[in-house]
Amino acid sequence: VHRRDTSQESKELASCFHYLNMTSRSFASVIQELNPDMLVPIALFYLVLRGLDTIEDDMTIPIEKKVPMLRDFDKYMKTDGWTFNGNGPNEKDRDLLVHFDDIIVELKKLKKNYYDIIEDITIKMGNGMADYALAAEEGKGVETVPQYEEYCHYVAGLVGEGLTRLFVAGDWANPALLERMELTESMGQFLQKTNIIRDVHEDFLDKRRFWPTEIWSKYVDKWDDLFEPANRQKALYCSSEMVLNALKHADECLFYMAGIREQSVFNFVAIPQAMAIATIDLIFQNPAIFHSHIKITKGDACQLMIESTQNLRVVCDTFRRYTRKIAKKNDPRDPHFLEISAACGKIEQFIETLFPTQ
Ligand code: PS7
Ligand code: MN
Ligand code: MN
Ligand code: MN
Ligand code: MN
Ligand code: MN
Repeated sequence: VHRRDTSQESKELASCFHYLNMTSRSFASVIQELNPDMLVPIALFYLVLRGLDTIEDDMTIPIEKKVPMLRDFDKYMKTDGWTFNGNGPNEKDRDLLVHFDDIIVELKKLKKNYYDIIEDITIKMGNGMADYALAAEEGKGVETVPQYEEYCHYVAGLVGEGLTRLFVAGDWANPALLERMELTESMGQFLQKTNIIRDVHEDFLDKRRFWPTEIWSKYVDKWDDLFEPANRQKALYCSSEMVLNALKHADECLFYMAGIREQSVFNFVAIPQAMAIATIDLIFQNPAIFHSHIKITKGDACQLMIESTQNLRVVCDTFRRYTRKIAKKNDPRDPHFLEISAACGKIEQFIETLFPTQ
C-alpha cells in the first residue's frame, strides 16, 4: 500500500485529490493505491476526463454552446485560470469545473510525454462526444450497432488507449499491449456497455438514449415503449441482446490483464472489470433496470475488491463464477438463449486455456 506524501504537496495538488475523492465513483481509492510514479498522471487524466464528461452530461447547456466546449476542452486544459460555472449532472461534478484552475496548474507540471497522451485522448474524446451530442439533437443518435460501438470507443475505448500508453511509458505494462489495441478497446467497451445497459432508465429520464435502434426496434416500435410495464417481457429480451453484445468482450479483458506487470496497476484495471461482470449478472433477466437505478450490493463490491487485488487466476475464478450465474439464469424462451449460452461457454473455455484445471 502506497501512502501519498502530503507534506511536499502544493495546495493545487491537494485540491486535485479533493476533487478526485468527490467526483469518482469507484476510481478514487484504486487510483490512490497506484504506485507513486503513476498516481499523479492518472489522477489528473481522470479529472480531465471527468470534467469533459460533466459537460457532456450537463443537459442544461444548450447544444450550440456544448458542442464547441467539447471540441475545445483541450484548449481549456492549458488556459491558466479557466473555470466553468455550469449546472453539472450533480453538485460534486459541477464543483470540479468551478475549481478547474487547480487541475490546470498541476497538468502544467506533468512530464511532456504524459501530458501529450492526456491531451491527445482529450481531443479525440471531446470531438467524438460532440458528434454524438449533435446527432442526438438532430433526432438521429445511435442507430446501428457499429455506431453504438463507435460511441463506446470515444468515451471508454480511448480512456483505455490513454491508460495503456501511460502504463507502457512508465514501464508498468508489457509494450506488446500497444500492438494489440483491440484488447485495450475491449477493456473500455466492456465497462461502458455495462454502464449503458444498467443506466438505461436514468438516461431515459434525461432524454438520452445509447441503446442502438438496430437492436431495440426489433422488440418495440418506439423507444419510450421499452419502459411501459405492459412491455416488460419484450424489454427483457431486448436487454438480453444488449448483454449478449457486451459479453463478447469478456475474454479479451482477461487476456489484456495478463499483460500487466505491476500489482497496483493490476488492481486498478481488474477491480472495475470484476465489478462489470458482477453488474452484468445483476442486470441480466432483471426487469428493474427499466424503472430503477440498480447497483451491486456493498457486500459483493467488498468481496470483488478482495478478489481483484490478488492475481489473474483469482480474477478468472470471479469471471467464471459470474458467467455460470448468467448461464443458469438464461431462459430457453429467450430469442438469444443459444447465443448467450455459447458466449458463456466461450468465456469458460478461454479461462480453461489460461488456467487448465488439474
Ligand atoms: C482516466 C482512470 C484500464 C485499459 C471520467 C477506465 C463517460 C465507464 O457514460 O459518468 O457518463 O454514464 O458513469 C478514468 C481500460 C471517463 C473506462 C467513461 C476516466 C478501462 C470519461 C471508463 C473515467 C477504461 C468518459 C464511467 C469509462 O463514467 O459514465 C480514468 C483500461 C472517465 C476505463 C466516460 C465512463 C466511465 C466509463 P456515463 P460515468
Ligand atoms: Mn457521459
Ligand atoms: Mn457521466
Ligand atoms: Mn480554486
Ligand atoms: Mn451512464
Ligand atoms: Mn447511474
